[in-house]
Amino acid sequence: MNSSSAECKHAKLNQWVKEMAETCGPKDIHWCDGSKAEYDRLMKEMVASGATLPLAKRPNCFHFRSDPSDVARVEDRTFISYPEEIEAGPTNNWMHPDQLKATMRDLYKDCMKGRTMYIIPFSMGPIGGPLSKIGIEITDSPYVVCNMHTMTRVSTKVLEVLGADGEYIPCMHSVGAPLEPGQKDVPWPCAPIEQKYISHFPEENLIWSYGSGYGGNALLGKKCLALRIASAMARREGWMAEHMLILRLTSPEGRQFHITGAFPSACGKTNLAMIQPTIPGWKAECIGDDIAWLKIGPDGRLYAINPEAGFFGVAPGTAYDTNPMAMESIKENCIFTNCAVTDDSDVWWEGMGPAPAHAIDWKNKDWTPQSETPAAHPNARFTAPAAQCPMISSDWEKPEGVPIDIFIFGGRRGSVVPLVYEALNWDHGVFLGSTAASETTAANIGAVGNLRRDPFAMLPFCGYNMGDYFQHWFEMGDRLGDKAPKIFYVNWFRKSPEGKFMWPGFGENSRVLKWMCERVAGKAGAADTAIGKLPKPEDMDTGGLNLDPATLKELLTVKPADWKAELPDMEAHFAKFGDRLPPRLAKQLDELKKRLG
Ligand code: SAT
Ligand code: MN
Repeated sequence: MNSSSAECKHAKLNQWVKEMAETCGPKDIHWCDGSKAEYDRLMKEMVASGATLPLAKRPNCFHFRSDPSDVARVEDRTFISYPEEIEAGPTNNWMHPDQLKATMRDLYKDCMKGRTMYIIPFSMGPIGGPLSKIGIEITDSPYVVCNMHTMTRVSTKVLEVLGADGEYIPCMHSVGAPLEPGQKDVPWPCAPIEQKYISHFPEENLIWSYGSGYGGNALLGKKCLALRIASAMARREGWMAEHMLILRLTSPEGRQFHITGAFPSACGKTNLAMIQPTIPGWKAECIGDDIAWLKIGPDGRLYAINPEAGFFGVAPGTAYDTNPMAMESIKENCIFTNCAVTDDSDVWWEGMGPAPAHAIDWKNKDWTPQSETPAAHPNARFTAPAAQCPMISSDWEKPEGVPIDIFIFGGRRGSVVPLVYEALNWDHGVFLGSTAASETTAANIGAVGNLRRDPFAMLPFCGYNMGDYFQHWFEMGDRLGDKAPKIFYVNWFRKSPEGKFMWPGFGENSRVLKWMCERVAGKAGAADTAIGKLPKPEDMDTGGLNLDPATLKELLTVKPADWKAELPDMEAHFAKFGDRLPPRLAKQLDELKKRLG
């Protein structure tokens, strides 16, 4: 064992590491310190082994190709484990903890043979902050260690804060590919799909992951800890863990507004987190692009932190015209996964700009624009330090967070749903979040164009019965009272009968955000409709926008007949939750029906 196999001061943590080492049988143990030297050394080793390729065009950037079977989160192999199935609820995969642990213990037996076991002490949120939580990830993947360096705060300081008996969330991970003596490693070790398990034991704040090295399956601070385990903790402790971006907008008068937004995948969440306002005098700053932890502060308002330290962004479609701030964030010190590599040693992906005449695709094959398959995998990713984003807020690491004024929910809808509307009150806002729906695209499961209800964009990330999660939202609203943020619903994706997007989107979405801020400030008007409060055309700042009045009117029109047609699907959606559906939600649906007449 190497010198850094030294134990820490925390007896329970040492005991857990010892047990896992005995079970998994690694060749050595390394306690990570989060230093640049550690990162550099691991990257050097992975370059030497052929696991990664340094990119000449981007300083300190590396490209990895995953096994073609290990390219995304595996929702059907993700488990929320409670003794009682009802606690996982109708939207999660469930298995009894005894059965799940027995199965996984067998898999973990000697699974790290021939590999190093890394112990990663990390903080979600600024180290020692009042909203922060400490995790310890055990992994046999140096790729995971390097990604965790960027996505979380890995440091020996975390162990100092933990002391002898501090609370931490144990996150166990193995790629599930033991090496026999003399066996040559592959560039991306992983286990076959039927052996992959992404398991959560919320009653014990425990995560066990096996078989995958990719994204949220393996970087356990992100979806596993910061959403699934944290959502269950948050409910017990009276705070919120949400799948939300955090954005600060400052008006020309210098008033700050803080916005959080939840969107299903493929709805432009990252683009919104890095919006460049087109309206004069308004300034945007990014605080987070994916996850928000929210807690009521001493003044009774709701404060949010971004628990992460980096962006794990979808690469395809990211370009200077769609998201210049993301492009500026990925010039150096990044990890790229499953992109194409150009002949001059840069990354490329679909939607980035002109295609290279030749590249090596994500499967390590020659690629030209004539090829029939994409050069980058559609879920190819960049891992980038958030601090590299030119518009990152100077307050993005404020330990106590920023006070939230506005919650936004949204989805991708070609019809029915207007550009924006405001909830009538908190309970109605919870109804909007709970019924949020998006048309599926190529980026997620289901036939393209089908409607998928993704309540609060938390469908794959809620660590307990989602009916109880809805109830938790009501209870948070009761505690917040008149200090509660206003809730809005947006749809940037309305199409004309000719199939063209009616709203320009991107930076122009700042016009919609401006209306929301002015609603908060009590400055902008709205009209009551059956579904909520909508801006009248004159309430929206469309100065300098080449949008014909008829289109704007259409974007802001509610047709009761269209909404009545939505009701049966909403009813079926709510019926799934049985007696865990809060009566206050059923009441909201009834009231909507009445308002629609
Ligand atoms: O792979 S992750 O779960 O980290 C990212 C995502 O699927 O949104
Ligand atoms: Mn996400």
